[in-house]
Amino acid sequence: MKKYVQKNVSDINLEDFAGEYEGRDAFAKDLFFIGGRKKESLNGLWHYAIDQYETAIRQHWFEERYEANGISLPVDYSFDEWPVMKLPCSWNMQDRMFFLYESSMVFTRKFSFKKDPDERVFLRIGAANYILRVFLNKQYVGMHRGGSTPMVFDITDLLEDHNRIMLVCDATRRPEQVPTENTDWFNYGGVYRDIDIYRVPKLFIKDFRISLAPGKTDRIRADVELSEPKNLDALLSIPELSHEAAISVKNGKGHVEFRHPGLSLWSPENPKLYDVTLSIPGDTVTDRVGFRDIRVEGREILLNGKPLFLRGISCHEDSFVNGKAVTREEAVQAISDAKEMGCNFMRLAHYPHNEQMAKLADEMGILLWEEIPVYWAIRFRRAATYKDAENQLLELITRDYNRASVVIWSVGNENADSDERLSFMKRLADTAHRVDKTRLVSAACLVSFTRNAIEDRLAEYIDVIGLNEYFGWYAPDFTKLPELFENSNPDKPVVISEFGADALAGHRGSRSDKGTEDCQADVYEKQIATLRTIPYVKGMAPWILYDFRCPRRTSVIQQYFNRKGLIDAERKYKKPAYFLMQKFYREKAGEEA
Ligand code: GCB
Repeated sequence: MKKYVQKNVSDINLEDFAGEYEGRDAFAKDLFFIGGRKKESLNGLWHYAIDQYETAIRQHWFEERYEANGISLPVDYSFDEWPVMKLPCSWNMQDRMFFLYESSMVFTRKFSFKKDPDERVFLRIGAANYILRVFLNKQYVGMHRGGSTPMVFDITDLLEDHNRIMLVCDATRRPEQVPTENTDWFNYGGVYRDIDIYRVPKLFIKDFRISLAPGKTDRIRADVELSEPKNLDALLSIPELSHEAAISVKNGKGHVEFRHPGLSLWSPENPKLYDVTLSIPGDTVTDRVGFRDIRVEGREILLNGKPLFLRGISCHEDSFVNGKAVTREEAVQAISDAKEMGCNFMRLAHYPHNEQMAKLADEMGILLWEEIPVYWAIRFRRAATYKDAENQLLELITRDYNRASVVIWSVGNENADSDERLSFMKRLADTAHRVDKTRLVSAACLVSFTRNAIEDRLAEYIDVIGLNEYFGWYAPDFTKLPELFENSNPDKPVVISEFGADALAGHRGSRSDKGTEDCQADVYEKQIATLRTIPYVKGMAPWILYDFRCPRRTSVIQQYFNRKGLIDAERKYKKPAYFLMQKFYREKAGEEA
């Protein structure tokens, strides 16, 4: 990082004012395992100011230069007199004035802390959209890019008894980011997931991954990584199985594999979780994990060796009341609404949702597709954009590796099949395969309209072909859907990752009248009738569970919402198409039982 220049009036002529903050990014490699660790929450009231011109970082407000040589200086902020906002939140939902605000906001608060010289201390923030810069006690700590994944900063050496922390959150859409500036969802700004401080011993368990050994249904594998390259014995214990295993850690890394024939495997019908504990001298972490095997054989998806049909629904992280800061109750409701519809699967589109979602899915028994926002027209040629996308993927995998419910990593959605896109997304798929051998990799691909067939070149590099198709809606000629399948002969399973149609809740009309419940139901009836007959279609996740905010949608029916929900945005009213899916999924589940 460049040395700070002395700021007074010089900042007004500085073109690259953001450049000096580069080079101190929090990446996936900085994350550490948090299961069972004690934390001190910094959630709550923070002082804030809208910072439309990014003056906080131009002028180095964090330095708090109130005086020089005993003479007071003029400043453009007054941290402790600013109004307060309760974090985490999406700022758009806090005040009408912030609703469409998409630039920077500054947050600050004070907190006291009792330091222990034997500990290391980390600040962990669940997510902030999109760039977050962190300052503590007049120092720049670091920054994070990516609007939906967690970040960690080591603040051990900066902490004092009394502290001032400042966060500058920049929600600007930019073409080179992931996602790019144009998406079909609302760009909520803010620090919208938990802000926590973790204390760990000097030598601590940095990573702990546990699952069935890849390709096995009766063997457990656990991997451990320490914060330093030490040699020692770690102890894994699963009390319910009366199992204890020593893991010999060499140079900070170790793993163990053992057979356990009596294991009750996790599935949506049997969401069995086991408490697990991993200890090293001075440090212990815990988790509650399920064990399941997911794989593809030919055109089948097998869960614990049995053919699986993914009775799914797509879902955004978007609450009518709270924006992206969905509450636990709202997450439970989303899974419950999906399960009531007969689902065993949810596609969490189009970016990583809150980590509580996968924990709840583990407990409540629903399979998940998790995705990174490589959405539409990404800058596929730009190396830094790839690095950002890959980092988001690795942050997501690191965060949710132990979640049995997560069975698919999706590396993107509806990207035009160019050479640059192929190489970008193939690298992402390879990365996911390399770091995680316990899951499938997919992407939501587009229909090739030149041949009306499934022929995305990326299909070769993924395990399950996700296909978004809007026959009956964007592609009005429904006869083309059966034709698409006649023209295709994929060598792996296909999941219809989207189909759907807009309907304003309660709006009735004829079947051909776009925007009515009747038209939506008509599309669903036809889709179901076709899709259920295609042997290699092994699942579907229609678009979408709830109506969601969408600035691109301005018609009288839409009113800045995407109305393809099977339930309205307030999550109260179920449209007729919901019940069509319910009927189909219940029949499907019955056939399999
Ligand atoms: C799609 C996109 C999704 C949109 C949806 C729509 O194909 O993947 O993000 O919201 O279509 O409603 O057009």
